[in-house]
Amino acid sequence: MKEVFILSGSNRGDRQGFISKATDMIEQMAGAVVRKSSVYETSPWGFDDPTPFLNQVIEIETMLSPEDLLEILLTIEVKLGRIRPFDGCGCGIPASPDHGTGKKDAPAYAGRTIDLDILFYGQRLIFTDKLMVPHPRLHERAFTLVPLNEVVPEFVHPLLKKTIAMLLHECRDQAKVKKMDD
Ligand code: PH2
Ligand code: MG
Ligand code: MG
Repeated sequence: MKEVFILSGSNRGDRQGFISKATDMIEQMAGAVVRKSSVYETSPWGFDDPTPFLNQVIEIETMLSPEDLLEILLTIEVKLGRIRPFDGCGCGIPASPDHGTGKKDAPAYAGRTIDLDILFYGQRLIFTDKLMVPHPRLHERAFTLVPLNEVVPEFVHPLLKKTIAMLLHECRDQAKVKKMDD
């Protein structure tokens, strides 16, 4: 069984409710949740938004392939009301990345009820049009490294060949990551 880690994030509506519901749905549809980090409140990274995120890392045991796991996670995101800005009507057909405004500086990120990202699928390296694992920006982000470090500080990043503890130590991201009460 592989060590599969998922990051949940929410900065819209009942953030804790969405994260808990997503965890339950992952357990029902993908496999047992074996470890969970604390929930952290984190400043939005990479875009301006007044509402902070809640983020949590979970580890699951799954029989699903990475591609099938991704499909399940996207299904859960849609069920929990996620609307992607590139898909304004929620129909699943991507519109243009500028939201039809013609502006070249349209935001790359937007607030969301729930975001479920595969961080690691064991030591597997996956680079396809649909899926990049390990998550290509995880080592740049305190909101990912802090909860990961809580559950698996000794896990070795299969590409960077460094432990999570080392990556966190080297990470220059200064954004606030605050542990919430259990
Ligand atoms: N997700 C992003 C972009 N920025 N910032 C925080 N704090 N937490 C997130 O989960 C997050 C983000 C893209 O998915
Ligand atoms: Mg994400
Ligand atoms: Mg995502």
